[in-house]
Amino acid sequence: MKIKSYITLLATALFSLTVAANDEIPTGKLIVPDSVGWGSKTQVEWDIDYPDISDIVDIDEEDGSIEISVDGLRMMIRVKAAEMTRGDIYVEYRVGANGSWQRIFQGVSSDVQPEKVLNGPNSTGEVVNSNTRIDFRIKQDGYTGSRANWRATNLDKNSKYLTLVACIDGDEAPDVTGHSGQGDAADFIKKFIDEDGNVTLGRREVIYFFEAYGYIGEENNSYYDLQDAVILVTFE
Ligand SMILES: [Ca+2]
Repeated sequence: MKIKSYITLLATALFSLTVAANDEIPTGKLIVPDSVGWGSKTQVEWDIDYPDISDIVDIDEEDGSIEISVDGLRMMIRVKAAEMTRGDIYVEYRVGANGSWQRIFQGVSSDVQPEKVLNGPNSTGEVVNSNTRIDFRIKQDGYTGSRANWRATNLDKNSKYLTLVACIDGDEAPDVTGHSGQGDAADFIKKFIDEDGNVTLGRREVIYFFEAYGYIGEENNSYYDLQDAVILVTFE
């Protein structure tokens, strides 16, 4: 009897338990019967919504910058591709609108370690809090002059160097066909694009496709392939 009473009490306590609706934690219900008969099996149901990317960050539609919406998010940055016909690609990011830029990658395609987290102590990412802006920028040193200028999320919205696309799960993917035999990166990127041409990511991820050489207005040129640097940002 004691055990039965305990089970009934527990079941009642958990019935329609609703988790507090903070943005950064799962919300929903754990549904159990009012009472459980002695010797019968308990039917427990879950109806839990895990917050996705739009609940925890805002991504600027024009420049791709990120504004963190909740406290205590762990941000992990990976470079998934860096593909230029010549020269190194540089990848940097910063935390805060006036933060200092941190270089997390300099090299060519063969230097990419796609699974390695590149930011934070011991490559474990870092914690970011609400009302914090995150920016990314890339450049290449294989060409001189303005072709080698930074392509960045903190540029003026009319800048011809704003040559990037930020996508979340389900977005229509940009055309990332590689230029001049840069097929490896394109193949790698294909992992993030489904057969309908939509981006496939985790629900708390953002992927950036950067073009390092072309300008805005040159999107129809073959070199404008948006795969010169591909950056994946994961939040936990
Ligand atoms: Ca290119």
